[in-house]
Amino acid sequence: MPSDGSSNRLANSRRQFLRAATLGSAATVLRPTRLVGQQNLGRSLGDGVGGYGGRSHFEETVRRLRASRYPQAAGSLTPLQDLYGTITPSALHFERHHAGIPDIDPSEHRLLIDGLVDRPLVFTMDELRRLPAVTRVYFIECSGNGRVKWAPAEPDTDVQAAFGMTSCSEWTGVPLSVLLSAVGIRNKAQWIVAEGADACRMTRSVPLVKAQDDILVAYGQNGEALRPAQGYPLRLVIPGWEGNISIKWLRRLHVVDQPYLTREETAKYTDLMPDGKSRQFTFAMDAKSVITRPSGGDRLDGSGFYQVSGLAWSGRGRVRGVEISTDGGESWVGAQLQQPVLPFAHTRFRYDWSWDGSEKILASRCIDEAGEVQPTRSALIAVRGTHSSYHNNAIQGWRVRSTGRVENVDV
Ligand SMILES: Nc1nc2c(c(=O)[nH]1)N[C@H]1C(S)=C(S)[C@@H](COP(=O)(O)O)O[C@H]1N2
Ligand SMILES: [Mo]
Repeated sequence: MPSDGSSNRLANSRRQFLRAATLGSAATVLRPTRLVGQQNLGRSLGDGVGGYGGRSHFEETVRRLRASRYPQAAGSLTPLQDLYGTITPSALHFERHHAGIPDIDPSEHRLLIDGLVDRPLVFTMDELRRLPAVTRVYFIECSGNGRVKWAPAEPDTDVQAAFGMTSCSEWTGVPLSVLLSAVGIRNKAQWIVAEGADACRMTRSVPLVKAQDDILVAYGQNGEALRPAQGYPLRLVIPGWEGNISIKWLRRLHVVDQPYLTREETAKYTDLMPDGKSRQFTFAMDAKSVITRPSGGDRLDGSGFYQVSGLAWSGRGRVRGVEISTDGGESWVGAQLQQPVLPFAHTRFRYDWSWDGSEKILASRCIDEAGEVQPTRSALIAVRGTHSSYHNNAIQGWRVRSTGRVENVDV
């Protein structure tokens, strides 16, 4: 340890911090170290200002992974294991496009609202930005997220591969209800058919009750314009519902009296049940959670203190609680929830854990404000069978081997 005054002060404040925090065995992980790097920093003047920020080059391994081998029907996955808080950086928001990302000039983009309305209207982006806006934090999760859990766990699957199709942003836009009152909804109207401007013209029927409630017509994401992959310049954000219905590159809202039974609500995004019938319009995402740290592929560096951390969310509102098991689901204890807990948003949970070095199975389960409890995989399959592709919210387990290696496991 260098002997100048500043490092003594640092050592003192570190001791005070440890006393104040009463982390018990946490103290044992904080080995006294030299202030490495100080000599490298030197005292030379650093780089100057930049027009648009980039991250540290030391962080470049944190990246989305491709989820599809078809370039135009691509998806990419959020590296949940590398995130700290609840907001997903825009550059790491997962992507799912069925026909690639269109390059849309916002000055030429229009939103048409027509059908069972008194006054069909066309909005430019400038006109939309003049209207009353709101900012809300919402997750978007593909209903296929966690689909690997329909099959028995493979040890090497990591959290990004298994759960990386959920992300959470702060969205800004016009409440759809504002636009609907501008056009005037006719009596017979029950649904709105939303259409994207991409090559596949992604189209979904949206119930009018939800449209009049909390749907956003969003142009802002995390303080700036939407990223092209997220629907620039305009998208629907439909809180809590399966990602597919949040139509990106939004160009038309057609107000109608019944759902249009598009490809996305018949051939796709329905859930085949054991009796051979399919569930349709399974909009809300179920209560879900996953431990992101430690998680599959990690290697723990010896026994001692580790704070377990992860994300929980529900399409039915707020997360009421998250419970943690270290014995594969035999016993459960409550985790701390990072405040504020927002409805339809990722919620960060944390749990202080002392690992004794023996084999353990970590798991988390979410309880939401509707009272839904995240089920085990076997309980889910008992009801749903294994013919579904979507809406799997089974509890995720991570086996911590005595070597410290962390593996995917069913609980
Ligand atoms: N126009 C359009 N909207 C779309 C899609 C698309 O391919 N085209 N993909 C949908 C699907 S399947 C999902 S899961 C979400 C993904 O949103 P994201 O790419 O912003 O994460 O967008 C939905 N909206
Ligand atoms: Mo999706």
